[in-house]
Formats: sequence, structure tokens, C-alpha cells
Amino acid sequence: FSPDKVTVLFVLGGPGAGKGTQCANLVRDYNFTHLSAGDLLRAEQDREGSEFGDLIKDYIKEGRIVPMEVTVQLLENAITDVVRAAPSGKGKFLIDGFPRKMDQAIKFEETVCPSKFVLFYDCPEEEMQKRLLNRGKTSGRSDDNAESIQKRFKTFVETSMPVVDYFASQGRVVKVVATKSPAEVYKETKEGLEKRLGK
Ligand code: UP5
Ligand code: MG
Repeated sequence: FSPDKVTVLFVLGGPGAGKGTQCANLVRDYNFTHLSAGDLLRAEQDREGSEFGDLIKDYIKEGRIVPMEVTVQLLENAITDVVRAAPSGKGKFLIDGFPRKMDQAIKFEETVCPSKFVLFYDCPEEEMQKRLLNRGKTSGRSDDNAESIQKRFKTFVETSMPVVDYFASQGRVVKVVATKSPAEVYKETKEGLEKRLGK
């Protein structure tokens, strides 16, 4: 696909900040396609015959970032499928939970498509931990336990926040405070988005 047919927003924030929850709202109201990098990795992990299954399983449980070649390829394939199937040949994407390491950010924007801007959900660790432990009671996610959560937080601070800072230094971040109720966070999301898109 040609990058000028595709609009991409990156959606970033710590583990449990509410990226997936807010993306679902944006899909409903703005006609985006939601691509969660974590969901794509979990699907690839479970796909029969995948050569990366064991590797992904290990990385996710340890809260580490899967080598970018795998994730960039999964995202590129997913974008290609959507654009090919669209009569207009165009697509609007929320890329959730990616890029979370500098090399991924650079590689994706160089070889796939630059993002228009980044929606960044800012949430304190204690709130995120509470949400994730609560979700862990029913999610079945191998990384929703106290030990994995701590590892995910560490990776976020050390490796993923620098990506947010990089985009912020270019004036490409719309920051949303993610501590209030989902409805209030969504209200702020819409305001930030419309201000930015209206520019
Ligand atoms: N909830 C949501 N909003 C709330 C609110 N305002 N108030 C109260 N509760 C709220 O929400 C999490 C929970 O909180 C839910 O129960 C929700 O109801 C509640 P959710 O919307 O799911 O938050 P989200 O930010 O999407 O949290 P998630 O756990 O998905 O974040 P992660 O970034 O940790 O997970 P992801 O799936 O993106 O990645 C998992 C792993 O995959 C990574 O750790 C890494 O190992 C790997 N990965 C890579 O290697 N490379 C990548 O590029 C991407 C992922
Ligand atoms: Mg998510």
C-alpha cells in the first residue's frame, strides 16, 4: 500500500492505562480500525505453525519487548489486509501499544508509514496496577499477575517512555490524563483529538 492512502495514530501509555478501552470508543465514533500490537502478538503466539509462538510467550510473560521484526511485520500485514479490502483503498488506523522502543518507532515510520500524531494516556503506576490485578481475576492473560506487572512497568519506564518523549520533542503528542472514569477520559480524548485534527 502507499503511505498516502493510510492515516496512522499511535496510542501509547503504560500497561493498564486504558489504551484498549479508549480505542474501542474511537472505533465506534470515528471509524478507525483498531490494531493492538499486543493482541496481534497474542494471536500469532496461538497460531498453529507459528515459528515465533514460544518466543512471544516468553517475552510477554517477562514484560519484555518482542524483537521488532516480528511486530512490525504483523502490523504491516494487518494494515495491508484492511487497505486491500477497502473499496476506497484507504484506511485509518489506531496502532495501540506500539511503538514501545525507539528502534520500532524509527523502523515503522521509515518503512511502513509515519504516524500523524500520538495519543498518550498518562496514568500513575498504582492506578494501573489496581486495574491490571483486577482484570487478572478474569482475563487469563499470562502477564496480569503482580510479578509480570512489575516487569512491564520497568520496561515501560526504561524503554517506552523515551519513545513518548521523542515524539513529544517533535510536538507530536496529545496527552490525556487517564486516571478518571472511562467516560471522562474519553471526553478528554475527544477534545484533544478534535483540537489536533482541526489544526
Ligand atoms: N480500565 C480502563 N480504563 C479505566 C478507567 N478509566 N478507570 C478504571 N478502569 C479502567 O484497561 C485495563 C483494565 O483497566 C481493564 O480491565 C479496563 O476495563 C480497566 P485496557 O483498556 O485494557 O488498558 P491497556 O492500556 O490497553 O492495557 P494493556 O494491559 O493492554 O496494556 P499493555 O500495554 O501492557 O499490553 P499490550 O497488550 O499492549 O502488550 C502486552 C505485551 O506484549 C507487552 O508487555 C510486551 O511484552 C508485548 N508487546 C511487544 O513486545 N511489542 C509491542 O509492540 C507490543 C506489545
Ligand atoms: Mg491493551
